[in-house]
Amino acid sequence: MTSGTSTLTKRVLLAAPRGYCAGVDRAVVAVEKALETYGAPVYVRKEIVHNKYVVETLSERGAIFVNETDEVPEGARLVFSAHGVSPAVRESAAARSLDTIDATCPLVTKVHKEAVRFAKDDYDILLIGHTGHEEVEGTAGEAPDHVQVVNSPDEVDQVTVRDPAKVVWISQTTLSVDETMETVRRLRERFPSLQDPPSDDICYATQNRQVAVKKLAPECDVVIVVGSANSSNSVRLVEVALQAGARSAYRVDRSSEIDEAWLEGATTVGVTSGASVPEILVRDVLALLEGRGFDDVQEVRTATEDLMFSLPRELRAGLKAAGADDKRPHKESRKELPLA
Ligand code: 10D
Ligand code: SF4
Repeated sequence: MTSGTSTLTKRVLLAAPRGYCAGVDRAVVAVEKALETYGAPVYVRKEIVHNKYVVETLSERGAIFVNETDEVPEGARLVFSAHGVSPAVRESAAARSLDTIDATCPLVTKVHKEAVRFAKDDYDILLIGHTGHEEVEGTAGEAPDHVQVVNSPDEVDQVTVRDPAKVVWISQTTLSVDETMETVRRLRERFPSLQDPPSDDICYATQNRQVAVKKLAPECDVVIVVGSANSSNSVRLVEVALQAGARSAYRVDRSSEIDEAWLEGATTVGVTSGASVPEILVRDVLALLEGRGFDDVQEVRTATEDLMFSLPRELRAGLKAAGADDKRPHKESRKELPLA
């Protein structure tokens, strides 16, 4: 093959890491194990993770997704989603004597603890994140009198604090690293004593998926990000791909949402998926691409992940009492691999 023809070869660059993170895996398995052990229905406050397919699949198996605790019958079993809840939500669940299982990702809980600690020390806490997102509501709810949400770099000028010498920033776990750093840079211009959080709040999974898509984006005519519209980390991957040089980038829930026009004239297509996305949906996209001649799939790996969180404490106790197993193989050995 000459170099002239090889540049016309249609190929897929498949990002790795992609898909399920440790917090999502734990939360989804928690609902599955609760259904298996206690039987349906199991109530879940909000979407367990922001993925349509996951929510539909669990609904079919007997999970009932509600918006608030007052929709759950007194004394019933309720799972809190991976995005976390405020103390007020915990209190309202306790007031209804709900049997709760807390599937909040431990890395979200870590940010909650930071908010509590800095509020106790009477800091003004600038929470970089998106107003209305469940994680932001939960974190801000830990210290509503001390937290103000900063949505973007452009909002920095509107921030007012009581004492510029006592200000700290923390963040939502699923933001764009680059945009967040720009927000911090502008905040620090205004408040030079601004304190950093004790460790990164944007989690390892969010960071790893952004690094991987950044690596493949400059070579791509189009990047397809598998993920749902309300998935912050998935939507960020589209933005990051474009900023890193992809000619175009789109988010789809599944292959049927791919517009054939996106592929016209394309020779290199990047594929990745958000942290809440089961691998089966990526396989579905790869199958469609293969049908359009994109049958050369090359993995672009920038990190390996082996983190796994133990199941929520209340569930482990329940499984033990029921004589059921709380063990599960690592997600990598459970997921169907995209390539033969
Ligand atoms: O919208 P998002 O990116 O925060 O959530 P998603 O459920 O898509 O991914 C998992 C991230 C969680 C639970 C927040 F840490
Ligand atoms: Fe936890 Fe990060 Fe996954 Fe969110 S994206 S559930 S913080 S590991």
